[in-house]
Amino acid sequence: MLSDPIVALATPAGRSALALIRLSGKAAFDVAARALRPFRPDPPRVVRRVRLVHPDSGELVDDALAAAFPGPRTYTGDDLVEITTHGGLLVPAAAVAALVAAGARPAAPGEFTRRAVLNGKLDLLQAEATADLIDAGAPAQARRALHQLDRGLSARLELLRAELLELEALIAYEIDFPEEDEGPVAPERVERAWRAARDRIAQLLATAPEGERLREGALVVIAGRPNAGKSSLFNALLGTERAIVTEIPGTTRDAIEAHAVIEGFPFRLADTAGLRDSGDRVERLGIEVSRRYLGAADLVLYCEEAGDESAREEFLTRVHAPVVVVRTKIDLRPRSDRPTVRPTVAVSVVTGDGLAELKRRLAQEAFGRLLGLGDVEPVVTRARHRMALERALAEVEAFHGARAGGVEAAAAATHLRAAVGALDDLIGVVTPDDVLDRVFASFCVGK
Ligand SMILES: Nc1nc2c(ncn2[C@@H]2O[C@H](COP(=O)(O)OP(=O)(O)OP(=O)(O)O)[C@@H](O)[C@H]2O)c(=O)[nH]1
Ligand SMILES: [Mg+2]
Repeated sequence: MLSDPIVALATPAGRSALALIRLSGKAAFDVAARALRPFRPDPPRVVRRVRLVHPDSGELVDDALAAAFPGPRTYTGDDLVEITTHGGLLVPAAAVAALVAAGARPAAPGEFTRRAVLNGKLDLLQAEATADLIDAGAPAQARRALHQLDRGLSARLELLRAELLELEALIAYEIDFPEEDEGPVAPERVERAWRAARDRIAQLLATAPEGERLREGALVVIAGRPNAGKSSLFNALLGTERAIVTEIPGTTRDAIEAHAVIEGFPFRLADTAGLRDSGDRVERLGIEVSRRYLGAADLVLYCEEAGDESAREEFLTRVHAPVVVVRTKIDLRPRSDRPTVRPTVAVSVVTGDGLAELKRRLAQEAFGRLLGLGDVEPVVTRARHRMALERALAEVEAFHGARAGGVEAAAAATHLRAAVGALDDLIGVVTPDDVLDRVFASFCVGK
């Protein structure tokens, strides 16, 4: 049912001072009236002290606070009740159980937000941003999610949508009077409007690789010859002794992956087995894993010690991802011996030299475009967004091709309609259930 009363704990279960329970739906106030003593929805949005009781036994569950929010001015758009109980393992669960006994249904993951979308309180992009904000582990992710929650991307897409409709209006005369040679609108004007819309789509699409990377974290693979100092660098970037370091070449066998926030951006760092021809079976398997990681890398840090540069050229020819060459252990070298040419970064994990510069380089290489755009320009952050924009771009290009090929205006305009349709799907104007299912699959209960 679209608006049957649902209830869920909005805060995580476990030991805490307080817990927040949300109850929403058309009959939410009736449910609340059965379990809260007293429950008064008027005046609305006022927090009151209540006794939360089990509706069947009348047994006291908690001394709580409750506020009633009448729809449609609520998160979901329906009537909503927020109940603050004591935290911990027992009380919040018993409170939810009491509300279920009073007639509510336990909410599915993301169901509150899903209702907000269906009731027009949020568009699909904002709903996705809500999940991203909750999941954000790096400041850049949180800022991006907030911008999208504030309709940054939605507003840009609406502008684009309006531009496409205007373009359609420009050729409307030709559609109405196909016999006339020359319409009242100069072809250059149509061309200009078309180009502006196309460029805008292309600009947004160009943000997709880094935008998607921002959600998932950039995979940085640390590679190089055995003993080059890879695991030491991995630990230094993480700030913990995660990987084993010894002076024995071939120490790292399996790849080790860890999340790290560097310069405010999310990274997945992978330390790998040193690359060499080895007779050891386990080491050979490890080197195979290294190669697979290199194949998937967004960025590679190639570690080498001074005097051991022989393997670099061959390595560089085999790797497709961008590579930053890192000269390691520079504390062991006199200053004059240190590299001065970029793109080499020289580091020492003993003195900490070069680590700050390396971190800046990582952010620049993996998220340079986003850094350049700042926080105000919209960015595309999901495959769903990219695919819709690719469809819109293809249709806009097809429109241009059709006109150049002398196709009549009405037929060419169908491509503009299709492009607008792709944008509507993206914002979530009319969204089929299976798309909603996919968007909300990763939500937590209570959101
Ligand atoms: N002085 C100095 N020694 C370092 C530095 N970085 C690493 N080392 C030493 O170099 C040796 C090898 O370091 P690891 O980090 O294990 O090297 P690795 O590349 O992971 O080696 P494998 O896992 O065997 O491929 C260890 O004895 C480290 O202590 C550094 O910046 N300065
Ligand atoms: Mg190692």
